Amino acid sequence: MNELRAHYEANGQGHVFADFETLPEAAQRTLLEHAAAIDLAEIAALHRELVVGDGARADATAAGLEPADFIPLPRSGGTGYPGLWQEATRCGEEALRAGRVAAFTVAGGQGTRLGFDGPKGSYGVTPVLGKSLFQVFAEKILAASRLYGRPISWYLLTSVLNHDETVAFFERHGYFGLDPERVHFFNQGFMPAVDAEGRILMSDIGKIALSPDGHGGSLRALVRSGSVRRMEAEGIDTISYFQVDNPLVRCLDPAFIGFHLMNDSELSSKMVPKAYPEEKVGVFCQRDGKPLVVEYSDLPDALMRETDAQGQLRFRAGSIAIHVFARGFVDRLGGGGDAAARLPFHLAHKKVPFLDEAGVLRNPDSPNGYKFEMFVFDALPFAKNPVIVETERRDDFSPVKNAEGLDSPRTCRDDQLRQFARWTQAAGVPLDTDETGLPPFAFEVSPLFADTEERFITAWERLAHRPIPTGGLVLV
Ligand code: UD2
Repeated sequence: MNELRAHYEANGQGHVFADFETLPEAAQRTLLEHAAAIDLAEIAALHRELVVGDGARADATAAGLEPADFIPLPRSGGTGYPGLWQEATRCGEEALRAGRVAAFTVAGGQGTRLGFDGPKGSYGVTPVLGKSLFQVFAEKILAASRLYGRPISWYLLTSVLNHDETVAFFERHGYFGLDPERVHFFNQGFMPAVDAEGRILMSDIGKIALSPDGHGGSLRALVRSGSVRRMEAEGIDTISYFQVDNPLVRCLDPAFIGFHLMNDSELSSKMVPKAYPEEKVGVFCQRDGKPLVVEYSDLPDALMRETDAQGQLRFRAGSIAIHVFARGFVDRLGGGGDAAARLPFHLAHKKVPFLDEAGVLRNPDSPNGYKFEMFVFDALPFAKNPVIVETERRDDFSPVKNAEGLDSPRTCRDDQLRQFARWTQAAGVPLDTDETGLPPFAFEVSPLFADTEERFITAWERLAHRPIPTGGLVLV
């Protein structure tokens, strides 16, 4: 303890222990634990590089950037592509049947934009029953387990902010029918917030202002938590990664998994053409022949708006944060086995409630603190044979991020309804929709009834001969 305290004092962070003696024993233990986990040299270096020396970043980002290549959807890819997609689907299905694939959700974020108090995955999103994001994913995973005849394991990244609540939510809901032995939660790392001078901020007496280390931290957390070893023991070599905010995602998409495996890729990613230049998604680019994602906030304005000869956005390949990782790649990168392959930290300037020097808790009304985060897509340049695959936005992406407006519960509900309406129409049921495809009433389809248009048609045809399964299809 004295050594740790001296180390903090020597590094200009002695204030972290200023109230130590007044704390109850449990709080003292937590403070020591958190302080010991923080690498002060790393924090000082990040402050120096990112907070003090921030110039010329956008220019450095733009240098030598070209749009990335990708595998187009069958309809836009010309001859040969429909066959290729079928082959990829078969390959992915085989891997799923062999039990080689795990689902992986990053759910450690704070969800501040939505203004929802609780783990974001517990937020209700479906149009009628208001099923939580976690339930939607659980049912998709359960449906895939039944389809491929194998229980599929689900790994979930949580953080110091929501781990216990997340586990309790699953327990309260009986793991949504999944085998609890196959649902694995593990905590990601954290970083302290600092002020403009690099001093660690305290969120309360004796409490360091901590935040998760970004979804890029999921790679080292997968290794540190023993999850990678467990996957190995379970015979899993392929990890299907998605974010907690997107209920439309195909959690285990056989074609995507197949392209990843057929190319012997270490990291594959899905893309959609951006809906408009300012859309808040990263953009797949390449530099010196290597793909990378440039986050929307880092893409210079001129590139964001540049169009090609056909009038399309030149940098249009939007990243929707759906990836497939090879387990061995996660092990190598997350375990630090490859010293050259380290994910960089990015800076976020945020309002961080803090204890001032007089010991008064302040709620700043403008950004006062700096947080450091790693982004998972920064792994892309380190991956062998990376593959980028186009997907249909309407079948894969409608996130809930903001309380209102774009990417809100409302837009997500409407996108789910449009998908259910399309499936219903494809099954030959007469259903009027408006010009955007929205039906005049709300209904929902459980993933346990069908999770693709094809399977909906089959399940619907069977219904002609059988009663409707309880909870499978809800018409209101
Ligand atoms: C992310 C991508 C953006 C685009 C968009 C699609 C980044 C920086 N940007 O934007 O390019 O693909 O998604 O929807 O990723 N999370 C953790 N731990 C953390 C931080 C985040 O698990 O420490 C999870 C979080 O729970 C969520 C996901 O990562 O599932 C995305 O986080 P976000 O909301 O910060 O990302 P966003 O919307 O800025």
